[in-house]
Amino acid sequence: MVQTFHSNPSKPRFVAPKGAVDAHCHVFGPADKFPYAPNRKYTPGDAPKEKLFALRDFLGFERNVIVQASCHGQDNAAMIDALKDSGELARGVAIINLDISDEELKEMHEAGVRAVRFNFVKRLVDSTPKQVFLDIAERIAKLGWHIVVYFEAPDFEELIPFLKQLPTIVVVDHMGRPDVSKGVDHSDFQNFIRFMEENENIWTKVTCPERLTVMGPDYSDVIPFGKLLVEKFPDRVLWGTDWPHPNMKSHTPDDGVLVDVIPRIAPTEQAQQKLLVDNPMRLYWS
Ligand code: 0GY
Repeated sequence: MVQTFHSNPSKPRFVAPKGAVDAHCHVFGPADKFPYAPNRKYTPGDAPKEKLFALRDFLGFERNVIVQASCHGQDNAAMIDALKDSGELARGVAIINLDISDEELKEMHEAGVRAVRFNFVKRLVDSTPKQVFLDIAERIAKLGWHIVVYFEAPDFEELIPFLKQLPTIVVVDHMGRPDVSKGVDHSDFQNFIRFMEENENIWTKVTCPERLTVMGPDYSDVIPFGKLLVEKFPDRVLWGTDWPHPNMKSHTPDDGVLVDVIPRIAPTEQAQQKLLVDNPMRLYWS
């Protein structure tokens, strides 16, 4: 139950454009009000909505996309409570199963949910049959929602046929979690690039230098990955803090430093505007 987020992050030097969206962050608990899932693989420290919204303001952002994390399982209550309290300044990505009713889906939509998340990271979740995900995909597609997928690079190849069957926009978390020590020219990352080139419904989040780095919090080894994706797919990239950084062991990321990564991967004002405003607004608020 350790707090994984920085208590006193630095003020970023980078000034985000007006209306900037943190498109990947979570709320955890508080556990006494929103208990964690019985079958969770980790128990985070509480990271409630008030702290998230204060961080948003401190970093110079205006909106959040709150992604349901595995520790809350399919109980989306904490996330939905945050959406309802955000005054339309937050949208949500839910984790659901097939026994959800149409009425519940409608209520989620009204609260601001616009996507579901399919998690394939083995340390975080027990596996779900792909057919279940395909059936969920068919239901949520009717609502105009999209799908967020989380997997690690070694599992990408096996997932490609499944990913190609998904009927909506598909957002890949954290650039597909490449092994950055291999470099951007390695066939692993080039395969991911080719997959995005060949499938125009695939988007990605140029997020999580803190998880991907092997060098440490300067994050130089991760920059070329985000930079290449922003250059090649300026209209299909999103950015987020990943606050409150569950399961981080190497260091406690300073969210101000994470924001200062943005101009290193998106050097022009035009690229920043798309990454932080136009793309997330199109996907979550239109
Ligand atoms: C993230 C990453 C992690 C956790 C989860 O659902 C989750 O529990 O997404 C992780 O441990 O890599 O994006 O928050």
